[in-house]
Amino acid sequence: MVEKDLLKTLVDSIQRLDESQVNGSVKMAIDQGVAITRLINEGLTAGLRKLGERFERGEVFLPELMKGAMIVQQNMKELETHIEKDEIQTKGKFMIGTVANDIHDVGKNIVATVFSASGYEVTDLGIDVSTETFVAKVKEKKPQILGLSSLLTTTMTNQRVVIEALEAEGLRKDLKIIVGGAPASPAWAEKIDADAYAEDAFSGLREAEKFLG
Ligand code: B12
Repeated sequence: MVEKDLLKTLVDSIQRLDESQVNGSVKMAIDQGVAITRLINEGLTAGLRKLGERFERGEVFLPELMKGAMIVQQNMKELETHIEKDEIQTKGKFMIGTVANDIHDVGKNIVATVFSASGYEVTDLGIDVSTETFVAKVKEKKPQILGLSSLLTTTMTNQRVVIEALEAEGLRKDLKIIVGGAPASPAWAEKIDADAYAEDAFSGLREAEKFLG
């Protein structure tokens, strides 16, 4: 199957929640040498976003959306073993978490996977991470880069709260902060004094690489 059709089949089978076809399409894409970036962005992520749009229109319901997210997550785990591991020992320390009151983690997990596969030492703090935990963990692990994920307009303000708390503790000097998630934008990053905004995992990686030279 040509690459474009394969990605379309993948997006469609996520809509049907056809787990075995999703798994089969991902395997076929890997075998055919489809770039992992395309498979993640134009396949798995696009499929889940489309399911989300149908959820917004009331065409699918919450349990279906959750099943779709679960199928995508499982396939991300599978993909992890195929992402070319970077030979360099460690490029730096990257920490990531989803901010308080927010439980979305599909995107965050993709970012963590991509950074880990690219040679970063990754600490994933999980979901619904309190500001106090972010501050304590930054103190403890001293990452060079911190990623803050938020998918809700009601929780994106917690990205600002975390940044302010880190500043108040004097922890900003050697730390670059990247914000991401659906409601974030370059303007938002600037407004809350983050160092960068990234629209997906791979642009996050490019931003990190700029910081670390
Ligand atoms: C799947 C999903 C869920 C799943 C989450 C499952 C899980 N384990 O994560 C479930 C069903 C549980 C869920 C729950 C809810 N959801 Co929801 N959800 C979605 C949906 C459809 C897709 C999100 C997703 O996984 N996308 C796929 C991933 C791969 O993309 P991504 O998250 O954007 O991440 C990529 C980039 O953004 C970026 N990125 C993200 N974070 C970071 C961080 C860094 C550092 C970097 C570099 C990059 C980066 O890189 C990622 C990978 O490329 C979105 C719709 C949307 N358009 O986003 C709604 C959406 C986010 N949810 C929404 C809502 C309202 C909710 C609920 C409140 C619903 C409810 N009424 O109960 C709850 C919230 C509960 C809570 N307290 O958090 C709204 C938010 C609206 C708003 N304006 O705030 C959305 C936009 C849907 C909508 N329009 O109604 N949701």
